[in-house]
Amino acid sequence: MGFSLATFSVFFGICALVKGSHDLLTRYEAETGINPIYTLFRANMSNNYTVPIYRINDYYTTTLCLDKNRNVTVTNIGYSNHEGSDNISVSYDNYSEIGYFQSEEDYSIEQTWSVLRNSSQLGSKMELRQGPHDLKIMLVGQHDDHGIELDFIELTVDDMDGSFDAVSFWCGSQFPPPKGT
Ligand SMILES: [Ca+2]
Ligand SMILES: [Ca+2]
Repeated sequence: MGFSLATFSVFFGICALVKGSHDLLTRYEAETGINPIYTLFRANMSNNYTVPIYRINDYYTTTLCLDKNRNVTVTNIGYSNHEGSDNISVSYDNYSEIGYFQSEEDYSIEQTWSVLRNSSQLGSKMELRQGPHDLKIMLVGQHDDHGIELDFIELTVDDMDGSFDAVSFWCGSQFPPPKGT
């Protein structure tokens, strides 16, 4: 009986470990820290603002400041689109492509640029080393002359000891790209 109880306890403990709060979903509003002249008010979108990335090869960058090595997954990118679909590449530090998605077509007239779409997960879980890393979201192909509006970014970050701090983790964003790049 004691053995069964111990076995049960161990089993339960493992379940708790697997299911526990070690993977933490953290959302960052794309408009955070961006000069307001480059953001747009959209009443139906998250936090009421988006960052439009309309032109081919334009990109948005947010910097992640890792307090230590952590596993990070790009779980979702929230955006809106208008008319034809676009191709968006997502990468780390200018060289390592995480994944790629196509924006969904949206020809609705009543809610132009205000229907939330989700990229869903891009790539797989990757270990990022301690220090700063740039997450770059770039318009690489488009159907028409307007790309997407970026609403938010959601990452899943491992947090084995409860030390994750979202404020210091999301440590800055930039749009438009600096001149000369
Ligand atoms: Ca578009
Ligand atoms: Ca937003």
